[in-house]
Amino acid sequence: MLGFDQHFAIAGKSRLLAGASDVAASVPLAASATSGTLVATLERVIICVDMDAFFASVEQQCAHGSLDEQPVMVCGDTERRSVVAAANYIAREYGVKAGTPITTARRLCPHGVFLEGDPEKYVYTCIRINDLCREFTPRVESFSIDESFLDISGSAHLFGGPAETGRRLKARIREELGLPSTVGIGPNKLLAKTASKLGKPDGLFVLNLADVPAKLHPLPITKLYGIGARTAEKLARIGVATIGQLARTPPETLKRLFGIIGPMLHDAANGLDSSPVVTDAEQPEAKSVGNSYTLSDDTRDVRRVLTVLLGLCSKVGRRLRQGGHAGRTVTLTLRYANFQTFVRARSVEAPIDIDRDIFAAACGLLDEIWNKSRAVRLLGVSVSNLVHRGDGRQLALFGHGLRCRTRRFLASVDALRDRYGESAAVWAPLIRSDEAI
Ligand code: TTP
Ligand code: MG
Repeated sequence: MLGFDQHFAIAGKSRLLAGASDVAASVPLAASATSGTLVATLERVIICVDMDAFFASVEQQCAHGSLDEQPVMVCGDTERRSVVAAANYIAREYGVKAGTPITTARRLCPHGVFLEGDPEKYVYTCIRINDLCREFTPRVESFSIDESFLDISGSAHLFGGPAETGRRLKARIREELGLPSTVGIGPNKLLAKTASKLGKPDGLFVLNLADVPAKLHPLPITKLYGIGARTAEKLARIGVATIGQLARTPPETLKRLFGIIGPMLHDAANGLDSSPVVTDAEQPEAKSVGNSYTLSDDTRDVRRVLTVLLGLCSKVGRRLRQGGHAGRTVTLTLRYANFQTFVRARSVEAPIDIDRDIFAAACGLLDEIWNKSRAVRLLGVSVSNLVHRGDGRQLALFGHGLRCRTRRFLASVDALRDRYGESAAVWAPLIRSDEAI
């Protein structure tokens, strides 16, 4: 099989090095272009572009440079007890990072600039970034609000090879939007993403399969994409602390410990990943998003039923937002202890994806169909009639006033969950509930 190193050789060493002159010092391009053989290859070339301090950079850009030399922190709500969503790299020198409570951030960096986030701006910028990515290949996956994957296997030669394509993409983003980004390049999404982390900030980093032992293996296991705190803890118990140690652990041992995920962890530690870049058009289109829950025992207790309903609405809202969807029809399923089941739907005027809005509609439906003298066994909530976030109608949802603040709050809550797991933030009544919704 042809190596990724050889693929880079197509561009030629001198061109790769020329491309490196105006990017961050971390660029290991010379190391990546060691092979001099010109060969055709079927290997993939993937770019991961991740914006630097995204929300903070967008705000700095909007301030036309007046904040450029200052520590800037973007928060859900600067007055109340919320956390920092994005800290620029100057603020990070004071020890502030995403997730730092505002009170702590104000103590660490009293002269910092604290700004309230504006999700509409960030979504708009995200759409523009993906448009720029599509100038280099139609195979673009918008992975998160500030991260996209590009499969440039078939197009890199048009732009002077992989590194030059990455350099040009960075330049286009800077030129059009005035924003800094980091580009990671690798033979798969895993290594491209890892490279983008290693190249931060404002860098261009190439990670070949051949680089994995030297660059990836010495790193702590938590640096491997997809390894959360619990997996890391479990691995620590068998003496695995670095990515290299994981790569050397027999796949059978990992299978015993983690089931089918085990061999995948082993592959990841060895830099292997076959997941494709999935464009928007290829994303399976959800028709509806729903969850149901059977109570631990049948109940007539209104408070318990409402708590379960809130939990379900919160889950559905979270899944809608994760998929970039909002929907106009809310459906409630209610099953009594004798298995008799009622289903009722209600449509709202504008598409919704906020827990509060889904809960309000679901409560209305519950009120209509629940005979409170009868014990409830199961509840289900789903939202259908979906529109996609890329659709203009969805952006109107940001609105003003309370809904706008709720959206900002939920954006921060979702980001916390992305990073620390679903239990990182739950509605207060659910904490006190015995139900595992
Ligand atoms: P990240 O890409 O993780 O962080 P970043 O772009 O601010 O910084 P960098 O990539 O240079 O390390 O997240 C993208 C945006 O998502 C971030 O600007 C704000 C938002 N976000 C939150 O709202 N809360 C969070 O906990 C995190 C991690 C991100
Ligand atoms: Mg980022």
